[in-house]
Amino acid sequence: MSLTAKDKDAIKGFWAKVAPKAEDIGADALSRMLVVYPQTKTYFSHWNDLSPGSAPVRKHGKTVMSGVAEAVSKIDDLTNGLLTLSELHAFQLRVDPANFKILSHNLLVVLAIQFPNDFTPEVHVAMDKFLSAVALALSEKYR
Ligand code: HNI
Repeated sequence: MSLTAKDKDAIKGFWAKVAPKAEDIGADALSRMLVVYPQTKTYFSHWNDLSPGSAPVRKHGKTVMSGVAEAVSKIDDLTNGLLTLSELHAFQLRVDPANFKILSHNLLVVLAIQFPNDFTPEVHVAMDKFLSAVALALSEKYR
């Protein structure tokens, strides 16, 4: 299930379009994840406010999106490109990798809502594959 040259073009093109809205996308995706999959809240219990759109949720949404942007820039070698981030999530944060799929799903939902015209079936499938590859790369250090 590796990314084809066509997938990569679709991902880079779509990303260029959505990148200026990264803060809003990240905030919405994280807000939605915490509401719809409340088990994900355990990792953020040190925040003072986990409600949708709160300051810490917005701030962390931006952080996660910078990680996704980094992944887009390292699309040809995600495993090596995301090794440090994988190490952090595995050993320090101890995030169950099942949650990477949950966040990916929420990102896709928000991208579809915010960019209904650009989120074509072709972009959908390419972004789905890309986020799966990111989740796999982030899981690398758990092995
Ligand atoms: Ni994640 C911190 C990127 C999924 C829980 N996360 C980060 C940081 C980045 C990042 C970047 C900041 C690193 C640093 O400080 O050097 N996280 C990503 C990406 C994904 C992801 C790209 C998936 C696409 N993280 C998740 C998931 C969870 C998660 C699914 C839990 C449900 N991440 C965390 C926590 C922190 C974190 C917890 C630390 C937050 C804090 O308050 O400091």
